[in-house]
Parts: sequence; C-alpha cells; structure tokens
Amino acid sequence: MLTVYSEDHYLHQPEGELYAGQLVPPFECPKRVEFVLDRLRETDLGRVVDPEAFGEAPLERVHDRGYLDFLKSAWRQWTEAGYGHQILPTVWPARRQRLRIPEHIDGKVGYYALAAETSMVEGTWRAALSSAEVALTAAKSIRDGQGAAFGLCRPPGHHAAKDMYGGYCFLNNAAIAAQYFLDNGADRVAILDPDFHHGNGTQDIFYTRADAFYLSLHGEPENAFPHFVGYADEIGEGDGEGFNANYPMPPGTPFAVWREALADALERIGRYGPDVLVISLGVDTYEKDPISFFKLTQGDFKTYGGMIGALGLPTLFLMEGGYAVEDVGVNTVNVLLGFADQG
Ligand code: OKP
Ligand code: ZN
Repeated sequence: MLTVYSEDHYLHQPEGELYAGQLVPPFECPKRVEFVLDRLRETDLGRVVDPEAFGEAPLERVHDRGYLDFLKSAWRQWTEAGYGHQILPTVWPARRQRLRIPEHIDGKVGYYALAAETSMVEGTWRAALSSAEVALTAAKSIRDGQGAAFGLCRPPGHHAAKDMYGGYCFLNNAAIAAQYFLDNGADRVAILDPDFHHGNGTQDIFYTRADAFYLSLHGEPENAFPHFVGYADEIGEGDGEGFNANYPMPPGTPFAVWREALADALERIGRYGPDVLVISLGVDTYEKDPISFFKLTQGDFKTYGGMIGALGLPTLFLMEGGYAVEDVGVNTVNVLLGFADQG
C-alpha cells in the first residue's frame, strides 16, 4: 500500500495546549507521525512518497473562501496586533449574540474557532495545506487505479467544518478527499470515522447530501469532545436524510461492543454501494490513550482492519488522532496490515 507523507507537518508546533486549566505540551505532536513512519518502514508496507501540489481549488470545494483567507492571514494579523505568542481564542459568539465577522483579530479568531485547545503558529497554514495535499495525492493514486492508499496527514482534519477550526484540525482532509473523488468520476463516497472523537466537521459538511455517507463510532457527547454534537439521532437532513450515522458509546467500551457497532456500520456501507471508502483513521480508541476512554488493544486494530478489508472497496486511509505516542505507529499500521491481509 502506498503511503503519502510530507515533512511540512513540522511547521505546526504550538507552544502549548490549553488542557484542564493549564497549558501542557500538545497531545497532537510531531512524534506521533514519526512513530507511524518508523513502523511503516519496519513492516515493509510499501513505498512512502511526497505529496503533489493541488493549489487551493480542491479546498474551496469544501471550505469557505473567507475561512481559508483567515487561516492564511491569521498569523500576520496576530503579530500586527502586537501579540508575540501562539494564537488562541478567548471570546466566542455565544447564545443570542451576532454572527458577524469582527475586524479585530481577537474577534476573528473567536468567530472561526470551535474550541480553545487548538493553537495556531506561524507555520500552521503551510502544514495544514500540505496535510490536505497528502490526502489528495493518496486519493489521486486510488482514482488512478490503486486499491488502497494511506495519507499520513498531520495536522488531522475531521473536526474542521467549512468555516471552523478546532480539535487540532484546520482543513478537513477526509472531506476534501471525498469531494475530490466526487469531482473526478465517483457517484457515491462513504466516509467511515473510527477515531475516538466524533468528526463534527465531516458530518456538518455532508449533512444535507446523499452523495457522501458519513458514519462515526465515538465517545458519547455526554462525556467526550466535541460534546455538543454526535448523538445517534443525527441522521442527516433533506437529501441527506439517512446518509449520516452516529454510534456514540460510553466510557469503558471494550472491543467486543465496539466491533458490533463497526459491523453494523460496514453493513450499511455495503448496502449504500459507494465507489470508494474514506477512513478517518484515528487510533485514540486504544486502551492506553491519554485523552480517550475506549478499551481497544493492539491486536484489535488488526482485527478491525480485516473487517474493513472484507468489504472489498477501494479504500483511502487518512491519519486522524491517536495520542499514546509510542504505540501510535503499531496501532495505525496494524489496521493497514489487517486490511491488506483481507483485501
Ligand atoms: C482530535 B482528534 C479532553 C479534551 C479533548 C480535544 C481533543 C481533540 C481530538 N478532556 N480535547 O479527533 O483525535
Ligand atoms: Zn480523536
């Protein structure tokens, strides 16, 4: 299986993450992908190549132009305001306030942010753009006939909506890739999201559409980020009704329960009959993940990779979360190996 990877992810290294009332070393850090790369090389899964440039047109198919301009210019505006540290939001349009975009950078940051754990720095835009190009390059290899590919994206994407960043995400790599498939010959795309967190951005982007079926297995919103979305009764709207599926699960959920949800999701994907499957591959479902509460073991990742492979669909894997840094490589590559054994 081909892997696409860019060193540009090193350009995104926030000073700290706002967590439990303090600034801590970011959970979402460069070491995560270093462990994945090392493991890929150890296991001979296949070649690792650089991404191609795609420009901003495929991003504009998913994100607002104003939002992209904000991401590109935020650092300049922040430093022009006299600020010398990482960009963090401090204010939001709360209930009964106005959704007008302010001029001051503090207001703009709050308008476009969905949460405050995610900092931006000078190189964030370039890193996010390269991460999307990693996804697009891997998608292109599938469009050109490969059965599967892996985009080792960093930063991740599934929390980013058309006009919102947060949850460590800026550009929605999975949505951009799915839209690329639809714009290049596919009639239907399924996006399966086994990351521990609900992919609110991906759900939002495709919520009223039937050409992309989004399915997510995640920690229940009562107890897990992003907290205000991801309930089972969110089934899509208008043309999209029936093409969104959420499987929220409680603290302590073991693989025996999680795999039943996965089996149901895979059956629904099979009935939908997509031309291609996109996987938002987060491995923060792991029992030792520091910010999550499911109980998957290292071997379970191989098992579920096999379940996905048994569908027999062209499949694009894109890296999302996974914060038990030293085990992220083994867990991620186990999914890919399990898939390849079945495929
Ligand atoms: C990004 B991805 C837990 C705080 C959670 C944000 C988590 C973002 C996850 N107390 N903070 O989906 O892996
Ligand atoms: Zn996650």
